[in-house]
Amino acid sequence: MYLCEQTMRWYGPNDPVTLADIRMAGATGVITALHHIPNGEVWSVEEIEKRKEVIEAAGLKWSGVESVPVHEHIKTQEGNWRQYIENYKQTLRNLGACGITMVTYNFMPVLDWTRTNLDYVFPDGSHGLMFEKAAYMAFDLYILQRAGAEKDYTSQEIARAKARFDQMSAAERETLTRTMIMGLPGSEESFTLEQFREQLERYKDMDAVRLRANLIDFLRAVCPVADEAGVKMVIHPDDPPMPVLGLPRVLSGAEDFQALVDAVPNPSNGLCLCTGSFGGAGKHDLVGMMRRFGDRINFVHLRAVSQTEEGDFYEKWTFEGDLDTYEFLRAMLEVEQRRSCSIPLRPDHGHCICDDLNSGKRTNPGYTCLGRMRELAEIRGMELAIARQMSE
Ligand code: DNO
Repeated sequence: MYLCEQTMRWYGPNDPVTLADIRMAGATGVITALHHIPNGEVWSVEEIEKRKEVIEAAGLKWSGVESVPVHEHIKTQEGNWRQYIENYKQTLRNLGACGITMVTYNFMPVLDWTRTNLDYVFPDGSHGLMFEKAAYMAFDLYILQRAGAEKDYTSQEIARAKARFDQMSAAERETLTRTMIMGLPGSEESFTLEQFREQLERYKDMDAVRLRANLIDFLRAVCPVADEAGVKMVIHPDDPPMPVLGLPRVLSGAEDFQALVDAVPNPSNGLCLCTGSFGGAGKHDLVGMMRRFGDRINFVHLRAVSQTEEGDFYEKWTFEGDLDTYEFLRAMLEVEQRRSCSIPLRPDHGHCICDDLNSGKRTNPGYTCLGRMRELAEIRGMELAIARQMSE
């Protein structure tokens, strides 16, 4: 029976959650990146090997990279973008040569993932992440003061945003700004308001059609190299899957991924099925996506969110959100049996619970030790039960 490869994300030697923690939490693999290498530069074999040794010395496997970031200039096809693509190819060859066979990336302009609150207190007392539409609009209209932003909202929404803005203290506005643009973990980049406006400016003439064409150019260049190097490229969906601050989006639903496969059918062109990202906006048949794209899903982020009618979403516990986690895991196990392989899976974000809350450790938002351990334990328990059912 092929089971999921249970992994946890590790932010490298500076992560307060250590490799020893990850091993005791029940993961067999880690997902990590060489965060110290600037975006666009080649990851050398030496650097990759060094990191691999540290991971293996802790009794774990380096199950995949998240992320090899795609330089902004590749997304806009400006400046040295051709050189950055060459560098990306070399990084893929080097990773393949070191036996690291899965690479996650995203093609979200400027910002990686977006939330408005990183410290929301849930009814059970745990702290977690959420996205509040009114706060987001208040940021866009009255803090960032993005040119033309009013066009993206109805008059009721603008009134809601204004009321929300008026009600915030200076400190709350400051925290919201930091949360929106100072870079969440994994995004590698953070901005001041002024720098952020300049970044947005670079995309002012770019729509989703153009951004997708640039993504396809990127994939046409790197996928043949990935095929040869034995590396699977998996794109991470837009999080949340809707336009953010006027920026175009390319991977907000199943048809977006289909379009990539149609344009670039190479076997290495794959998907990181992040249930939480898709869960943030709109309706997505995640179990159906697992079945439909099973051959190209080479990484799974498991997280359940729940949406509200106001356009907010909360990161819930894996078994308490909108996702039918049982059906999803069952479909995943079926794909793994059909393909005769184990697919890496990680509990995506966890709440702050118990000693996460008072150990004084400053973990990356969403990347707690105990909260993710609870997720991993629940997921693994259910997976083992499903596997047993399937084999009986
Ligand atoms: C958030 C993560 C993202 C993800 C990147 C992949 O927790 O899921 O930062 O790593 O978008 O490129």
